Amino acid sequence: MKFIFSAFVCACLSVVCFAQSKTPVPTPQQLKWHNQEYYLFAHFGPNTFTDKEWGHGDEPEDIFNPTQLDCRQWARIAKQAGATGIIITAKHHDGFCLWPSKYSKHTVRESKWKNGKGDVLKELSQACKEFGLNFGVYISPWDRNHPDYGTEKYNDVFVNMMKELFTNYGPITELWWDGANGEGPNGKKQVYDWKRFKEVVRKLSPNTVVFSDVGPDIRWVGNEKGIAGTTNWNTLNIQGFTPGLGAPSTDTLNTGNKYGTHWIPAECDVSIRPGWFYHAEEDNKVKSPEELFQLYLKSVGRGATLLLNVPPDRRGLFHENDSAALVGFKKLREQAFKTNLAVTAKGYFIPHNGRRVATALNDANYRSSEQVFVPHLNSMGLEFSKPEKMNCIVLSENLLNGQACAEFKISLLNSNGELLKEITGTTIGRRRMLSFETVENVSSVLLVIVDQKRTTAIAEIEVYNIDAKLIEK
Ligand code: FUL
Repeated sequence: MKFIFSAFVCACLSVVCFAQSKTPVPTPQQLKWHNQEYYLFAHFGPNTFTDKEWGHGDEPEDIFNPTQLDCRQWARIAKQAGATGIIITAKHHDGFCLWPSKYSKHTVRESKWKNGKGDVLKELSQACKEFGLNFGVYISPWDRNHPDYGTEKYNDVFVNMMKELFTNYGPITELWWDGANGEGPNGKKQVYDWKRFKEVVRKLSPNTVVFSDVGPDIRWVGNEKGIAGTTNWNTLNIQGFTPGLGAPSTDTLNTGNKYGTHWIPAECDVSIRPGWFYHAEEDNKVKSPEELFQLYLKSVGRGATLLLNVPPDRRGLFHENDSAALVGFKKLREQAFKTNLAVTAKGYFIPHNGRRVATALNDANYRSSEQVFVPHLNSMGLEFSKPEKMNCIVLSENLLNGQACAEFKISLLNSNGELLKEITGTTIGRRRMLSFETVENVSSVLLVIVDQKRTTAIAEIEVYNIDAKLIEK
């Protein structure tokens, strides 16, 4: 009997372990990427000088001629603005290469800029190193210039270009494969060898995370407004899909799939101006610090990352208006998240059999977490030593073992245990920022996981009283 029981337990455990092992979890590279939170995009190239958004690929190389290019200025501003890196359009759809590629005749080398001796990638990769920023590269598969585009030979060209990038400009933290896919100069469309492309990256630079509409490492969020779904799973079903035209619907990209087979979290790309490239006429249409803060809440605050485009101008500099907005945005974030009221509160956990202290909840350590084994029955929270005023709660899940929470409820209670406000939501993910009309006299914050895919690991509960005009609209 004893044996049968043990065998039964073993069988159950192996079923559980099997189910767990199939749960998608982030790779160490993806975990690192999650923590990058917010970084800049720099759209720069012939379009900067022609006022186009999509060049045709027939623009004369001499068009590209920045008068004061200074990648250190970009890096300095990015750093001041609290961004963690810069991703540059090394090659946009027009095919122009910002580095002197051996595999193209449409590059900085053919331009008059620095007598053909310039190399934007070199300058930017060095500046990023100097300022301690991650360096990322956007390389458009679609190429409206290359004579081989539309033929198998172009796959070799693309692979060779990536080899140049990794060999001469690494480390490259993130590689961006844009999804736009049209005809080449000969009217032909390319059949891309995505499998080979991925193998090349993995071999040459295993620490690089690769973005495309459907990964392999990071997915597009389904819009170019910088907004993730309020439900945002880091998991996605990718079977049958390829980058570009074969991607899941934009709605699916926006929310992910609850039972998605792969860990492919969302990145929110958006421009600080209406266009991706610099246009002087948009100098007064730069998003304000408040608008950027709203985007932060809707991207980073929904468990995604924010990739904010700041297009260098024709001088080759970040424009004054853009840098002022970035610095203003940084100030707003600093002020808002300066005082985490949770730090001095008492963290507690109520499992089915009592109540205990849970310091992991408010120790500012995303690696330590409280596990919610049974939803509903388990709750956790914070007790303040004096009544507090608050309008923003930030929840974090420890993602090491995957993403689990599917629905949660937060109750704000006064010292008599009376309910002052209830906040509900679905996914948490890396960070879930919830802002609401200010509530006063809060003595405790109670979090209940209502539904979960598997054991939820709550890493942190943070509490803030932010400037009321910053509450999410
Ligand atoms: C799109 C491109 O077509 C735009 O020009 C821009 O680069 C944006 C980030 O991605 O697919």
